[in-house]
Amino acid sequence: MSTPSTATEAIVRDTLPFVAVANPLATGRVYLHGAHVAQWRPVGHGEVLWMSARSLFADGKPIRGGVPVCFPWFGPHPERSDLPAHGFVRSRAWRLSGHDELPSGATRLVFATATGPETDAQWPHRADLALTVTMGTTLTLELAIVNAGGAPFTCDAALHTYFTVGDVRRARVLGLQGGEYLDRAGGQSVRARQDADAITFTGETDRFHLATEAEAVIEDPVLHRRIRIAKRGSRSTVVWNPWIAKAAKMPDFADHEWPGMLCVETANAFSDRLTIAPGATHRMAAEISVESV
Ligand code: TA6
Repeated sequence: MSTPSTATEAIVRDTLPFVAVANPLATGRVYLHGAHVAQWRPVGHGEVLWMSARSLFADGKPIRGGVPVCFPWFGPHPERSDLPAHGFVRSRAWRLSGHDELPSGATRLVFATATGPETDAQWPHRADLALTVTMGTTLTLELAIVNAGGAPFTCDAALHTYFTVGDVRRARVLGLQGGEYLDRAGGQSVRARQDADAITFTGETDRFHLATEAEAVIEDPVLHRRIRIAKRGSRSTVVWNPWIAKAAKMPDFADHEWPGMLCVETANAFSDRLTIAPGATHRMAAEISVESV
């Protein structure tokens, strides 16, 4: 039986360039690789994000933890198994295009990337992406997607956030009751309804909640905290824990780590996927806050 984890520092490596944040409200770390928020620790709380001790920190490879940015598709590519799951922007370097310290004491960072001829073979459209990360008492991530081409395109997008929990078997997720979701555990995809107020965890959980703009709340009685994930510009929320068997199959996920993490992801995919007109911008944001209970 795995012992519950405690909210220790997210385990990160210095093998990729990163921005270290230290302000009066929080500390954290964002890699240029994937504009990947890897750590966020607001004053008075333990680490909020989760990172696998086995995560890779290497160009061309996704980081296992923090907040992967998924674009232009979510999950496996619908037709091509040779293409990376969750799209290609999480595994390539973005550039830091802006940063400032806000009057509130929070730090605001802006990262940018764009598709181009080198990505046409995977996705033949022109998109400019900007991720604005505001790190303070709350953590806000806003992904702006601009259609820089001459025709509309459809895409998926997700902020695939990994949270540290004391023990997922005692955690609950509130806020998603009353809607429909795709149960994707075990490689299936079965439509179901979320009637109960709380989602609890007794096995592999992979739920893609559709047509919801609700705030999700993680209740963590082990770490005595509640994590709120509010959002805008997102109609999908994903709740994921791999549990024992799936965790054991992931080389960048240690077998004993699954009780200490839980993903609540801010997304648009499946029946919520985006269609963006030429020159238009879609903004999708997650605002994360923590309260002791
Ligand atoms: O968001 C849940 C999910 O789609 C799961 O099905 C699982 O595949 C997870 O993402 C992690 O995907 P990754 O490609 O990062 O291993």
